[in-house]
Amino acid sequence: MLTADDKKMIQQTWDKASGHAEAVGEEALWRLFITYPQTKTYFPHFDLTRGSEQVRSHGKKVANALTNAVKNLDNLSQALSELSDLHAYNLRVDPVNFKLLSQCFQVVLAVNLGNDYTPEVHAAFDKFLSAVAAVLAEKYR
Ligand code: ZNH
Repeated sequence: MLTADDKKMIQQTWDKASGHAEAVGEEALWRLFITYPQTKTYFPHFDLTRGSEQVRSHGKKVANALTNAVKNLDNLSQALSELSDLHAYNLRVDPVNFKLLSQCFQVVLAVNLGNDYTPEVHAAFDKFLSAVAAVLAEKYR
């Protein structure tokens, strides 16, 4: 479902952003916790103040996972298999939250890319983040 054009836009866009993986991930999480405060309940063991070491480190992990996904657009299920197990069996994050985080990543990209964040890039990223979320949720039962 990702077209060749989608893939190119996703790779080009994420190339620009992933040079600042930690900042991008941290900003997305900061937005997540403020915009959708219910998501904070998954992180009772974290210091959730802006820029905390834990949020930065977690933001970096999430962004690096997206970098790995971007490198494996043709076999996301395989590339994200371990993360899929982790979210389904251990973390048990309600899958609605994946959409909320995706939303926050979109805003971070929009704010940071300005005019480069065209509707086409937005659409391609929407498909990509939905595909990632679908993989992370595929083992829930
Ligand atoms: Zn998650 C973890 C990714 C979403 C919650 N994650 C995690 C990690 C990663 C991720 C990489 C790490 C792992 C290890 O360490 O090994 N996520 C991810 C992605 C996504 C996500 C890519 C999408 C896009 N998550 C999510 C959400 C939520 C979550 C939405 C909620 C809200 N995670 C989580 C938790 C954890 C994780 C809780 C754990 C943390 C700690 O450290 O403790």
